[in-house]
Amino acid sequence: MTIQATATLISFAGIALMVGIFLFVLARSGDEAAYDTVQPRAYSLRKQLFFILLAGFFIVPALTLRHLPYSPDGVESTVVDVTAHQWRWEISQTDFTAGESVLFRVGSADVNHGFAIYDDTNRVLAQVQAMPGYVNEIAFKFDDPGTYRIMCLEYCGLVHHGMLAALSVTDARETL
Ligand SMILES: [Cu+2]
Repeated sequence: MTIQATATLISFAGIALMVGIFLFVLARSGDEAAYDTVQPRAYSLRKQLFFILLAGFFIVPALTLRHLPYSPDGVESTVVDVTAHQWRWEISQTDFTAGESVLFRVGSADVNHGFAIYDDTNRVLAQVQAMPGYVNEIAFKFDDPGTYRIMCLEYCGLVHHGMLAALSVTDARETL
């Protein structure tokens, strides 16, 4: 499962939990209870929740953020330098094998561009900003052989639409 799919799943689980709590409170809203007995319990729960959230805000980022950018499967990546120009791509390597993990190091020689990888049905698979003066990294694993298209995803002037390139991914077995 991809990181995006996992994040989506966790988000939906969180939303479902919130909806569940809301419906539970709604269903119980008609029940009356003495305020004096409910208040201390609610306040103690609130205090516990505060510390759980506080711990979560430090622990989760500490464990996850230092791995960015995520390298798929933790495999050593092929490093590819990408420089965007008005209006073309300069890419240090365009031929890969299926299953290869690639770390694109993306910069720009002039203005802001968007480096976006598309599959053959023109679906965006990954994208990162190409900015002058910065090198932005994006890790991508080419699972399937085929031709992947590179298109500029940020309007950068007159021939923005002409900023096209292709990456060729061959089956690992063919190259043996
Ligand atoms: Cu552009």
